[in-house]
Amino acid sequence: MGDTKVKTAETSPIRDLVARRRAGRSLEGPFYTDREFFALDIAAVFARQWIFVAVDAEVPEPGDHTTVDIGPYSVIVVRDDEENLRAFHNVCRHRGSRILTEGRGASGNLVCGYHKWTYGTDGALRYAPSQPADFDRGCFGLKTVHVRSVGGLVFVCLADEPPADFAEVAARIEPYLLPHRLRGAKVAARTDLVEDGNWKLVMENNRECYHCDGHPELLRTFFPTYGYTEENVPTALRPAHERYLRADAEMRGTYERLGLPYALIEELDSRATGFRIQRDALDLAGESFTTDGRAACHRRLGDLPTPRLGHLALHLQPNSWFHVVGDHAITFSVLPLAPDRTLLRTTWLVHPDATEDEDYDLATLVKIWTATNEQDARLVARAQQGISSPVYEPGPYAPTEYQVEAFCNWYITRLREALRR
Ligand code: 3BY
Ligand code: FES
Ligand code: FE
Repeated sequence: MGDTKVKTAETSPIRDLVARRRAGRSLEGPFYTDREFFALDIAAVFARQWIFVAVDAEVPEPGDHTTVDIGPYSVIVVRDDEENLRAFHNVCRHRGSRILTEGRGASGNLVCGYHKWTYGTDGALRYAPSQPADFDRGCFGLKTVHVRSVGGLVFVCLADEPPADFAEVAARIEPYLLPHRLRGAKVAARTDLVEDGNWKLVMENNRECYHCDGHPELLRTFFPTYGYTEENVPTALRPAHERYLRADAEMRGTYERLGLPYALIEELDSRATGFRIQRDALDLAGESFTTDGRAACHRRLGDLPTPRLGHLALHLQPNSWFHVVGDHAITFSVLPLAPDRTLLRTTWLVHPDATEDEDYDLATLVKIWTATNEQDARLVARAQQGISSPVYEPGPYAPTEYQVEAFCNWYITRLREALRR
C-alpha cells in the first residue's frame, strides 16, 4: 500500500488556491490556465449567475432568435408568438443534437436539423416525424432557461434558482437606461472577437485604465483619469483632469436639467449581482466615441434633446460592460471558450430609424471601439502568455486598479460559495 494518499476534493489544489488567495494582488496562474478551474468557473459563475448575452433589438419580431454558447452550454434566445422573450437550451429532446447551428435567424418554429423534431417558439414539441400513435409530445418540450430583459439588455440564468438580488439591481439600473430606449433600437453592427486569454483576464483588463495609454483612439474622448481619485491623479494627467472637472460640472447641469439619473452607484463585490453605473463626461465635443467627440449618427437614441451627454457606463459582474452615448450604445459580452480562449461579442445600437450612409457611416460608428477591442485583445494575449510561465507570481494592484480587485473579490466569493455547497 505504501503511503499513497488519495487526493480528495477537500485537499485539491483548487481548494488550496481559492483558500489562500491574497487580497490586493492578482490571482495565481492556475486560475487562468487550468482546465479544472475553467470547469469550476463555468459551474460556479456562468451556470449560476445572470449572464448578459444579447440585446432585445436582435430579436425584435416573433420567431427571431439568436444562439449563444456559454462554456459547454448553448442557449437559444427567441421572441415567442406573444412577443415575450424566451430562452431554451439548444439541445434536442430526441437524441440531443444542437438544434440551431446558425447564430441568428427568424422562423416560426425551431427545427432540429438531425431528424426534424420541430419546436414552437414557446419550446413545445409540435411535430416529431414517424413516432408511434401513442407518442406523447407533451413530455419533450425544450428545457427552459431563465431570461430577463433590463432596459433592452438580455440576460439569461442557467441555474434553477437565479441569484435573488437581480431584480433589485435591474430596478436600480433601469432608470439610467430607459431614456435611451435601447429596446426598440436598431443593431447597426455586431462583432465577435476571439481573444487568446482566460475570460477573467478580459474582464480584469476592462476594469482599469492603468493601461489606457495603449488606446490613443479611445483617449480622444475617454478621460484617462478614469479610476483615479482627486488625490492620486498622476502629474502627467493633471491637465486632462482639469478638463474633466470642467466638463463634469457642465454635464451634471445637463443631466439635472433633463432629469437623467447620473449618480455613481458602485456595488461591485458586495452582492451576487455586482454592478457599477455612472453617467460621466467625455472630452472634446463630449457627444460620442469618435475622433472629435461629435456624434457618429444624426439620430439620437431616445430622441434626447441634446447630443452633448457624455456617456453612461455600466459594468456588471461577471461578464459585461456597456457604454451609451447620445447617438449610439455599445454592449460587450464576455463568453468563455476554453481556459485560454474567450469570445468578446460587441454590439452597436442606433436609433431604429437611423439609416446607414444617410444618418451614419458604419466605419466611423465602430472605429473607436473596434480599435480599442483589438488593442485590449493584444494586451490580454500578452497577459495570458506571461501568466502561463512557471515563474509568474501574483503582483500588487495599484489604487487605480480597485475595480480589478473588486472583480477578483467578487469571483473568489462565488468560488468559495460553490466549494462550500
Ligand atoms: O470600458 C471601459 O469601461 C473602460 C475603457 C477603458 C478602460 N475601461 C475602464
Ligand atoms: Fe434532434 Fe433527432 S436529435 S431530431
Ligand atoms: Fe483597454
